Amino acid sequence: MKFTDSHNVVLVANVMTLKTQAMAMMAAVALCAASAQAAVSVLGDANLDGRVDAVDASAILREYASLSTSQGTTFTDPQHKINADVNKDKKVDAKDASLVLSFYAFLSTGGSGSMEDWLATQAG
Ligand SMILES: [Ca+2]
Ligand SMILES: [Ca+2]
Repeated sequence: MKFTDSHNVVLVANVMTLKTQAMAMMAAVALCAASAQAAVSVLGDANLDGRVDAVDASAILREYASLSTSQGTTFTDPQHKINADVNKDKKVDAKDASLVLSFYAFLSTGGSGSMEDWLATQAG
């Protein structure tokens, strides 16, 4: 089969369409990645799933236990520690886990808002 010029034009047009679609998909993926990135900075959310709950308290205790026994960090991303150090004393320990559990209890009983807001009501 011999391609004519008009076939070539159609082929080029198809390739262009595919390229455009691929670029649109890549843009969408980048957008998803950007929004996921924005969602990870949540105080108390040690496992970066966007929520503050008992799983985070557990992750904080696991980290604390691992550090206490010189087994090194269990965190794989700097953001884990930023979120886990709830009282911002540069340590991830049982105090942070306790705060996370208290905040989770607050949320579970109808409370709302961020952990920062809740912490502000706890001080003093
Ligand atoms: Ca979480
Ligand atoms: Ca801390």
